Amino acid sequence: MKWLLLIAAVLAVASGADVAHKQQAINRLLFKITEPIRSKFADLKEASTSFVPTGAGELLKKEYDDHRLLEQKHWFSLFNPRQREEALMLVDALLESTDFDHFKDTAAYFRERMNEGEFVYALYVAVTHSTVCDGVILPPLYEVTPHMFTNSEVIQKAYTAKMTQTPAKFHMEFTGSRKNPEQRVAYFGEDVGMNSHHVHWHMDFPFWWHGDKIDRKGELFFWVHHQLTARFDAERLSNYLPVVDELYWSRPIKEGFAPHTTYRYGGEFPSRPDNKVFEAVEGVARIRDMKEMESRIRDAISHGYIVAKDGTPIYLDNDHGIDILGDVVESSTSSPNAAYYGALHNYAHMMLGRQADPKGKFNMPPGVMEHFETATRDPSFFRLHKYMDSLFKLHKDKLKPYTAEEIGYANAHVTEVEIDGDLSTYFEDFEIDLTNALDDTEEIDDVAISTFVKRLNHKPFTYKIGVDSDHEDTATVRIYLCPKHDYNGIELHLDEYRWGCIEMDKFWTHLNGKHQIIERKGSESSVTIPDRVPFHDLIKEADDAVAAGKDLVHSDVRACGHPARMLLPKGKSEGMEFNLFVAITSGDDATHDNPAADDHGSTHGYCGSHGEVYPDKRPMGYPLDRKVPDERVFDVDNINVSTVKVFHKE
Ligand SMILES: [Cu+2]
Repeated sequence: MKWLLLIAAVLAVASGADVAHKQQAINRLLFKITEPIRSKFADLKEASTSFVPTGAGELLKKEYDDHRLLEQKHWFSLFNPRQREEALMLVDALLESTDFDHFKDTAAYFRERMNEGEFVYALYVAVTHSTVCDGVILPPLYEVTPHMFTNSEVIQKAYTAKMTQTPAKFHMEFTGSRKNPEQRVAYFGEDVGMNSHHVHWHMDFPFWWHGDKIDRKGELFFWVHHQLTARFDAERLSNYLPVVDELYWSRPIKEGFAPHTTYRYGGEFPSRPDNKVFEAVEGVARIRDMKEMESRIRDAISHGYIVAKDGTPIYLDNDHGIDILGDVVESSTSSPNAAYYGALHNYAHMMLGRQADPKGKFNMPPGVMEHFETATRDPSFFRLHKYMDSLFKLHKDKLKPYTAEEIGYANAHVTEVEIDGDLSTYFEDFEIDLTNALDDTEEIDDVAISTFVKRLNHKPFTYKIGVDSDHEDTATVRIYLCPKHDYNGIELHLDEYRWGCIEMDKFWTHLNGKHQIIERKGSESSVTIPDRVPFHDLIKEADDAVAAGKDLVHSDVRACGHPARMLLPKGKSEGMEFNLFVAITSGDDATHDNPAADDHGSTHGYCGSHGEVYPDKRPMGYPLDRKVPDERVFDVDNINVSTVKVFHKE
């Protein structure tokens, strides 16, 4: 058996269909994306001229031959219908590939012909969803398209360094000045790891998805964005700021924003002053259209049902309702009636992204809100998602509160919850390579140019959960961290704080029928991923492996997931109190057979299990997702709430 595997591996390496060759090809396709494929990448260069696209690729080639495609060296927005159409044609062409060679050749061919933004988007989505790319790690987007993650000052400095061929490292500051209180939380909205998580989430779960149904996509849309706002609020409280208020179409947008960021092609991202009054955006929507969409959705929630395209009611007041509502609010292709309920979230992103030039008079490119890479830089992103969240909460609060019997699990008695290690955060410098931000030619040597940015991290810690169980069983452990006090220092009741709870972890474990201590490291969290592998390392690793005739083994390649180093909110230097909520329930709520042995992907909490059903049958946020009129319901042996402090060290 071992020999057979070895022979298979050798054959794969020889044919170039092994992970090392695949990784090398993807690296090379994404290297210096605004320049032609380097001639030293001979197979790709060859395919870019001689390959004959088939199927969906043939249709796309026809568009190109007829000069209908967006030019190169132009900005790209997924929210622009025609630009999206073109990108999706390439996604289709790539996903049709039944072997990697076809995938690679199709990509090489269109790389030299299509708009670079469309190409990068399509390639990332296709690698994420295509089985022929299994094992490939996508390079960090902040090193492939650094313009979308850094600011203009840094890019200008990088150009100067390049022109003089001087290796350089610069510090990148967060946008704005200390006169702006929002500046205190810019480290969160501008974090390149968090922005990558957000953009990858939308690549794993695209609103335009026309493939097989993705399990609980609408609910995941709700949950991942709800968690972003809960995390943002915890950061605000850590920085002596009130939690963010929701957006209203009839009120001025309180916070302005100056992105200090430039498109690679297309000029500066537009700014918005404070207290901008919403204006209709030509070609998108009027303010009353937005209000109309909102009121139709509110109406559906109050009635407890959505009306499908054919007029049949789809009832919402059950565990499945949130999934439908998520599809409706975004809206995605799964929305049962987008003609009637519209696309509140997607339109709102465009409305906010265009307020600087709503009539298109000044030919400005779209604002940061039109790109998943840049949206969270703008404080209005969180205002918008608080508003979406208020609709989801309206629905959730209509559901019958859980009873003690429902949330109880008689087998488990949590005896104590302790944290081994400090819950302690700090800032550190993080290096981002800027090689791909700069235009040059093959003849000019690359010089090392990078930027350093401050990012949040924390010391390692381990939960130690003491449990007495009556008999052996598989159990589900859910851990949440919830701010204990509001902005004014008033202690919150469970029903007040539950909506601000951060999902820290969810995992399955074996109860041994006796007393035991469940140990779980913070770094094992099922909502986070470790640091992304730098592009430079991916290139070196794949090139070395190919040169040595060896394959690569990449075990966990998911790009969607909150950065592990941001698992904890910043906290305060004197310590900030949180409620640590731990619930142990029966493992019957797992959707797969042996949940304790199978972690089912490291980031299922926010990102699901790729291509599989969501591993947990319970609603996301359980058991804190419904109203709690009587806190005593939570007075059950299998739930423990303790107070912990998060410290921030300068
Ligand atoms: Cu989003």
